[in-house]
Amino acid sequence: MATPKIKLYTNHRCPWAHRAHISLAELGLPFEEEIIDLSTPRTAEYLKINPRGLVPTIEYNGEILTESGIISDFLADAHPSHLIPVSNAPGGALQRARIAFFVDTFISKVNSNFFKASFAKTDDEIEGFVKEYVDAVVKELEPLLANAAPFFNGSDKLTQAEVLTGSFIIRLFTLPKHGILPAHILTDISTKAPNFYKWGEAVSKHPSVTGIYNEEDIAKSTKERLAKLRAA
Ligand SMILES: N[C@@H](CCC(=O)N[C@@H](CS)C(=O)NCC(=O)O)C(=O)O
Repeated sequence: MATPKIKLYTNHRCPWAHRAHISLAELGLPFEEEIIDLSTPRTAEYLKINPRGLVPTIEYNGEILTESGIISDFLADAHPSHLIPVSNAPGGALQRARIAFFVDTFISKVNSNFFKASFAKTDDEIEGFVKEYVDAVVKELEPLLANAAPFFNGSDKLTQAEVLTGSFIIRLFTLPKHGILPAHILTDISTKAPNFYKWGEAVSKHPSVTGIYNEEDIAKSTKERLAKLRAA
């Protein structure tokens, strides 16, 4: 297949845009990037490309695609690889369903508690959301990672399960040491959900996940947003 012409509209502080970067890194696809400044209103030019004004957006051989999950799934389907089997490969449909369930569970049952805990105003609220996060990991994700090796469903390479969750996992594993969440969230997880902890450690160290992640900058900008929110 000829190398596609790809332009990614992104912002390196955005975990949703980070998903597209992980896809492109894993698939080894070259791309041009344009950083969208999220601190100012979107330009009319960008709103023509993405009327929602969000990042990420991708232009792929002249076609515009938006929404991070759709972009990452499209790239994985357009460039079949170790990330996810095609649906008519032996066991392909089942593996696709397993990955979809894992990602849906992470996003719908677990992840929102991380942001709620980060931006909560009182210690009691923070501890409540941390507990909800850990409890949901134990109940919902720990059993799904029993055979991780170290990645989803016995894979020694990243899969689409990690592509779509890695940007959040690296934040979970790095931000508590900057005081953004109580450090015990990680010790609680390591004792109560060892499969998840081992998997998360491997995900958060993978070069395709660490690629654009600037820990110091993310910690600083998150703290600034937090301070503004708490002062309001
Ligand atoms: N559902 C969207 C969410 C994308 C999103 O919320 N992006 C944020 C940055 S992390 C954004 O562009 N916000 C626009 C703004 O802050 O004005 C996706 O998955 O692509």
